[in-house]
Amino acid sequence: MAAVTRHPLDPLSAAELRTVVALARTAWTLDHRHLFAMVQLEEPAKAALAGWRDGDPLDRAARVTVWDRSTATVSEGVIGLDGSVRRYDVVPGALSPVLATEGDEAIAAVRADERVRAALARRGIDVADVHLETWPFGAHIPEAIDDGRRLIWTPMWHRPTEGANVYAHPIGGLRAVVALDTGEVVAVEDDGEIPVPRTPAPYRADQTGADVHLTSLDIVQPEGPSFQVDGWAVGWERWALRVGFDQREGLVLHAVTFRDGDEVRRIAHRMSIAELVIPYGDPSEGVYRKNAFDTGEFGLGNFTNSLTLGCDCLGEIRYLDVAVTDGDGTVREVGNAICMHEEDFGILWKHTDELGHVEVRRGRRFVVSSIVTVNNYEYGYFWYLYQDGTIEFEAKLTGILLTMSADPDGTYPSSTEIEPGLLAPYHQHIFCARLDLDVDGTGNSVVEVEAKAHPQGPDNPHGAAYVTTETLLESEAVAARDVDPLANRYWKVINPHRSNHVGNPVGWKLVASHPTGAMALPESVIGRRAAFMYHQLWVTAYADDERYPAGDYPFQHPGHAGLPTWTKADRPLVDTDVVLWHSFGVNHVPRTEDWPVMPVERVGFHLKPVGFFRRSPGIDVAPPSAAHCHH
Ligand SMILES: [Cu+2]
Repeated sequence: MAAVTRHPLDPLSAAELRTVVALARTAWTLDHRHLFAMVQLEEPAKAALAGWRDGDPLDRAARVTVWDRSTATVSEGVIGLDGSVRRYDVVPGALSPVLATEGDEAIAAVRADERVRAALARRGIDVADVHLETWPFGAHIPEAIDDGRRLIWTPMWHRPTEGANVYAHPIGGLRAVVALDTGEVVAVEDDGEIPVPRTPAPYRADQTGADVHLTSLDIVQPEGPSFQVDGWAVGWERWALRVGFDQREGLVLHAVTFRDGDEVRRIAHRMSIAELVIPYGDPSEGVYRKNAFDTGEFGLGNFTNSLTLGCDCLGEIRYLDVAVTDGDGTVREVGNAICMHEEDFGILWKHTDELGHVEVRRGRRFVVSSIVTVNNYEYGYFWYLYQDGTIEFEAKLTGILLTMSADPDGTYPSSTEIEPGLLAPYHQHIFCARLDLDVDGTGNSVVEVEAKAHPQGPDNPHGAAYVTTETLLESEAVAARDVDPLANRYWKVINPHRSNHVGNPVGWKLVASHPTGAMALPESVIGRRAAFMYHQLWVTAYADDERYPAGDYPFQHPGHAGLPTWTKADRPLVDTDVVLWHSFGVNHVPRTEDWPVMPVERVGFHLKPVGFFRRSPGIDVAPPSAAHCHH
């Protein structure tokens, strides 16, 4: 359902977006040369938000990123829904993300290009049967065509029959490069013919005859779900939060709290996946430059799926609708974009005592999720809240492997052969979560905790003793940290102003469940551009305008924007408002079992209370009713 706007953090509605587009066109005299690169809610400054109370007047405003194709300049403006222009400035050196409308134009230009048609004809392929994608240059642009323009290149796949899985049939050795702002095909790269792999890879039910069945399993909640939705505000169990949505980041969580007895305790101000980069590790022509920022170069929220009841989510579902603005100012609504539901999660806890008395609790989790489709790939963003106080983020990676064809004379140590002559290059999916935690307030510090054994001696007389050490991360320069699982290393956000019942500061820890070491060399184009991926943790002092770990404009950026630049300031992090940035993901060495559609791969992290609650919040969970639990 489409919620009525009532809170400063409610996502911009379709009606508001249309108003913004109209106001911006007038205020900034925009015409056909200008594209709406991004229209985002101008979230109120954190300080202003703290003073806002339900019923206060709303001051709604949008941050509008305008790309002027005629001058190749980005301007950023903030305009109020009341028509007030708050600012409008050129952003020097910035290049616009790639807009869907531009991708469509580029593909049309390539299809119409005589050189491309001739190259395809030499391969016996009609251009009408070709699938093209637009990819940014995630590596050096060939000097002959690099004059600072925005360029896109187009790998191609053959569609031998309607409904065929095109990724089974990459057209090797042929690519076109298009200047995004003029639609000019500036290069057609033809390395010569490589046989197109011919083994089909059907996956549609009517093509595979899928016939493995189980008995039906229905999730029924006759009394309805146990969560409440009021606009974008959601309450479940003792949790409360505000769901948000952004054209760039997609799903966002705001104002996450947990009711501890009579006290509503703050945990997180805002949490999102602020960047997602996919570096490819095969040096072959046609692959090495496939290093894309799905969030920063495209706007992940643009690709949000409209979800289907009973398939994407199961049970008593509540949906939220969202809206995004396309490059030409068209506002596109996505119904059923965000799904909320509950899942049984096995036992929460259990004990059988020495008298034979059994206490057991079933666990339930609340899920808020959305799914995007970016060309061949799907990403599901799933946030879970648990009854023991745990918060979990899980990305579900599925969709179809990116493919290339093997030159019979070539060797491919950085790809997996999936079918004869069909290669799936090694690659990584590296996410960066931006976690603005506020543990019982904004005055927080961060400590690194490790387990450590002393050498045999007075501190460790029997040889099996170990202790934990806590190191305060005092400033940004020392707070760029890496995982060390053998030392049981984790990071804890503490509130030095508040002690628990045994005198220790209350805290919340980040559990890095899926770290991945970045493979691209730090001085490579993608290494410089995505420098955040070289540490699993960064901590910054909160700043309203520090939102994206690779900077605001990663497209064709020379590099080191975002975290590496901000943290050079080495701001103090003690007893201040801190933001954690967590890089994680998967090193995807494709398997034949990832074909033809990859079964969901799950990567993510947990946030867990540490000394925050006096005891397990799960103890307060009532036993299942007798009707559900019998011998
Ligand atoms: Cu992958």
